Amino acid sequence: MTWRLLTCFSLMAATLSGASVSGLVQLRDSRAAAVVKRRDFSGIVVSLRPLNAPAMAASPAHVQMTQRNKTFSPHILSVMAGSVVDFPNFDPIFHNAFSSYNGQIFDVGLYPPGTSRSVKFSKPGVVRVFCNIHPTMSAVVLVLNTQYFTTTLKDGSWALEVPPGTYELNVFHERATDQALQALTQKVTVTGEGHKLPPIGVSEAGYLSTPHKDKYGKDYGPPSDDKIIYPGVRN
Ligand SMILES: [Cu+2]
Repeated sequence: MTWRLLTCFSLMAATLSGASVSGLVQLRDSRAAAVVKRRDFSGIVVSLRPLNAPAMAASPAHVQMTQRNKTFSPHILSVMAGSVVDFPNFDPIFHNAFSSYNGQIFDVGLYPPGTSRSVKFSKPGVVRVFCNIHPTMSAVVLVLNTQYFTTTLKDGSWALEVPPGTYELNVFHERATDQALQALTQKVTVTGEGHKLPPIGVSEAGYLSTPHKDKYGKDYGPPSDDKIIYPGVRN
């Protein structure tokens, strides 16, 4: 192997290893107890969309959002467009998963304990997910047009490894309005040395928490009897 080839490989390795970008995002104007009392800034998604950066091969993922103890987990799941999400039901009761919001409309129907349903998320957007028989269950699948994304830790810190280049940085939190989030979009140029970005504040002002409707667009009925056997729904 010649020195020229070796140099070429080491240059490629440097590009592939990427540079570190990190920062801090915190929520403001919040009325959520977790934020006010415990200063919990987890669950904010930070993504970097390449504007002028080397194209790196990335495949859409196949990941899980579980249903256990009448809770979707993780509550916020970020995926690259084209990814498939499984919704395994680990509870001893029936569940459903649907979205009637504009991110992606879907409905996997009612399905029994110990089974799973899958959904492919093809286009970028915010998909708010609910269960048609348990109104307290909610989650978000955030579908992104990049493979570079992460979710903040409790203190709001985040870090990503990306190839040097120019990126559009976007932030998402489920209780921030579209306008508030769009105002935080910024261009970031990453060099080989990496970057620590100035702190970002996400305001929850203007967010209205209204009870969501069921998949028929109606209010939820009385609490479901979870021992019910749904006729016509098979394992
Ligand atoms: Cu359910």
